[in-house]
Amino acid sequence: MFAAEKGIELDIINVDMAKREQRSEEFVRNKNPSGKIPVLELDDGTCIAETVAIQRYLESVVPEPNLFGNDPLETAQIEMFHRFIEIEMLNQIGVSWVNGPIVAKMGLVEPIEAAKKRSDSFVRSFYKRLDRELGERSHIAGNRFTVADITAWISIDFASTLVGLPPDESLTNLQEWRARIAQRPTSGAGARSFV
Ligand SMILES: N[C@@H](CCC(=O)N[C@@H](CS)C(=O)NCC(=O)O)C(=O)O
Repeated sequence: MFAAEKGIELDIINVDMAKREQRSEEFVRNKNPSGKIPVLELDDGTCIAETVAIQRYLESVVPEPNLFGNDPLETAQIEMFHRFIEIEMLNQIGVSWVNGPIVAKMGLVEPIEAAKKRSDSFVRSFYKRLDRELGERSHIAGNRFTVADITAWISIDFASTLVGLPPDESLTNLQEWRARIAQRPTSGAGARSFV
């Protein structure tokens, strides 16, 4: 979605997680020592892992439209809201996912029910907080679309479709923000479009 917003076309190479290709010796040695995707591989073979590192690289190469901030204060504020989303919401959605029924079915890890219960509750409270905040501004990090909206949109989409954690309909500010982002031509360009 970030690349699409910038009009950058990337060649997509699927890595089969069910076959644990991202954990193969070759992948870990040459592409990402953390054994995770996504990885951006440049034409000279240099690999960049971590979504935000990839996004920052793309922002430097194609500065417009600006998604990380135009001046020191705006950049810091976007970073702050983006980190709230990543650390306090996305990471908790990840805990619910890892301890949920789909991953259990894959037999990859032993699910911990109490961990899922707690992370579900963190995610639901975070949705309420977002709903309150979106009553005061139009977007996640201010009054314009930024990288923080992309991460929030992709995270909530994943939580809604695969983790059983859709935001409640009563959270009208959050639902209106979702409807606004859904109208963007790039809103379907997230991870699921590659499946
Ligand atoms: N902090 C990393 C997280 C990457 C991540 O967790 N990727 C997942 C898929 S979305 C993965 O590769 N999981 C497979 C594994 O851990 O073996 C980022 O932002 O890129």
